Amino acid sequence: MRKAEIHRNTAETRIDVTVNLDGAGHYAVSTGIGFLDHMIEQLSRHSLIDMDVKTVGDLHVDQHHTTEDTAIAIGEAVAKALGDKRGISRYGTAYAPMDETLTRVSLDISGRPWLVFKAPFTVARLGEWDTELIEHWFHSFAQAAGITLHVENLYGGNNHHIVESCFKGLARALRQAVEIDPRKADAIPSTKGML
Ligand SMILES: [Mn+2]
Repeated sequence: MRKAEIHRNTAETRIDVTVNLDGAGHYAVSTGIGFLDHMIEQLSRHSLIDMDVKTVGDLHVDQHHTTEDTAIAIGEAVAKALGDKRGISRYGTAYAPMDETLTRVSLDISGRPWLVFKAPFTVARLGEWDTELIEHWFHSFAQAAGITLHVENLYGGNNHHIVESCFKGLARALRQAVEIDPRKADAIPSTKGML
């Protein structure tokens, strides 16, 4: 089983994350930000990566540290669980429709973190979550996980649908990319021999 734990303690946040890449999408998520919990639950459910995420952050300041550090810890846990990335499919692409909204997510578990994020939000908050932190969540996750990540909302109207389709698209693309390819299960998927 490809599992990892990350414990991250700073003056701003205390975080415990456990992931199991070969899970069934079981989760227990508590960050103190309800909408962020809802999104991480979608990420787990649709990637089939089991995730326990517990963050106690300085929400009396604002939601920035809690959002950023939770993304970093989940990204670090995924990277640690992938190890030398032997046998993985490496690439994943998913279209995530949600009613009137459609988002495409394409990613490469490359070891070269990058984010392209194109999604228009027209409201300042979803639940209590500041929408300006959504792109920052994806950026922090991509950096920590070492993933080249492209997220593009193709069209949509409802802001809840747009952000949820971004997370569900990430989940489905990640599910493909972390999957062991049975035709090459013992090889690192790069002509360089490492990722
Ligand atoms: Mn929802």
